[in-house]
Amino acid sequence: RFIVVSDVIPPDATLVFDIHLLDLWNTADLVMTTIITTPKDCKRSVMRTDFVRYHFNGTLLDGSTFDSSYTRKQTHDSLVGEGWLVKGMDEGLLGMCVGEIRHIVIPPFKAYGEKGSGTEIPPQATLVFDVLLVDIHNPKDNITIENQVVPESCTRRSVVGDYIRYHYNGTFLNGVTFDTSYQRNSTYNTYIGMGYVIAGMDRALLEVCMGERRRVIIPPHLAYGDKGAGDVIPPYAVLVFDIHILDFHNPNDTVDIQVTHRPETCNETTAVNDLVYYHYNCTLVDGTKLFSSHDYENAQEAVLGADKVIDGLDLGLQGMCLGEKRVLIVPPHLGHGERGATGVPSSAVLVFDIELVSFQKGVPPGYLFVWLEDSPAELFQALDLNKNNEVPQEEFGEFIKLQVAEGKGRIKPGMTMEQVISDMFQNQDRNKDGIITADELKLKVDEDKEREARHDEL
Ligand SMILES: [Ca+2]
Ligand SMILES: [Ca+2]
Repeated sequence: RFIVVSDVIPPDATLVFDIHLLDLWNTADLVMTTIITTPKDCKRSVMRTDFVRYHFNGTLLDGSTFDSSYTRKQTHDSLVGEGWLVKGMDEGLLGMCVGEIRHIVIPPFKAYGEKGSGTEIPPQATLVFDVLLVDIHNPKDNITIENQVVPESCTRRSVVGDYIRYHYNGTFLNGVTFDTSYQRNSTYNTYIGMGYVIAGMDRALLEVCMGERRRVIIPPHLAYGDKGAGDVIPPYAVLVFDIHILDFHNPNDTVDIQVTHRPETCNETTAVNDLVYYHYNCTLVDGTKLFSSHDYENAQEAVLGADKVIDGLDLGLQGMCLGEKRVLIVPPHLGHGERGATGVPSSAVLVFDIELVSFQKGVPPGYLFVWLEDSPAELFQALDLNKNNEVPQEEFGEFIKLQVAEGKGRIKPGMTMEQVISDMFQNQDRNKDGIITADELKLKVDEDKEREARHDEL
């Protein structure tokens, strides 16, 4: 290859060369790999047909840089062993773990050969790469579930259509966090299996238990794919979520009632309109304490069906025996709903531990007294105990007390007998002269009928 320039080199001249060796290779050379550092915990290493994302510095043998992913500030993303990369790189990446740094020397016949590449890589150049593997997955991958911790008490697993509340910590395979619900201090809430979250998360949230923790590894085709998401998630990124399920429910759920103690004798049970006295502890599913009647001196009281307590508790207090104990699981639509309440997160499932302390059978709304048997055919005659065609309050009161004592009637619970008698008497003594006459007396059922009739006329 020397160009003999005869007029430059005189005869019999001694030649002195300064040689700078730029490159050296042999056709018998193999791709040389040296592991600089590799993580202790390596669950998976590069195989053919995997897709990888890696950073690299590429230099020639003399140390000059021809390319670097760091200056471009984005990883090089490629399938391995499918001809996307030079042969030497396809070989050199095999067996690498995420986080591993590898020194890879590739002879030119496994790189760009006698043509080189562009202006940066000269012909017949040996290439030296320092590679840091950032990410790996296979296009055939499904999600992977690891590190599951399932509560022993699990009796129900989530299904498509459930509404779930969970916390998550999202990282890349290299451990760098890209998003976390803990920082926002509120759970992520969504319906499951309806496409509201990335496909991989929709799968990851199925068949979970309340309180369960699991790690899920989601390949990009089940996450944000080749586009990534904004500045947060790069193209082809594998996502790792550590999720903690707080609770879930189905919009069709009613109150789940578990009877934990049923007294042997139970003659009567609670129903709508009854005045009930009860103790309760209310918690979230994870046991977080919210409210307790034991914080107060007396038991709680409520008239059932009167919209005095949340629907789930109202339903759960019905059909109870004196002294009975129950655990109620109340879905949010029968609890505090999407709005939540003080201390109750949005859409939270509530757990009530209740005990019925006492109760009084009730009367329908608007009534002060109800007959438990047929009312007397001639009511005024029955009321007028001394048969003088006048019923003052004392006589009226005596009559009512007698009916209650004989079990023929019942007054509104939560009121004293005197209050009930006084209110009922005022209602009946229409002209307010202190005496009920036969003309004035009307049964409430008749009044209601009259009112309905008037309404019909209108
Ligand atoms: Ca009388
Ligand atoms: Ca009167």
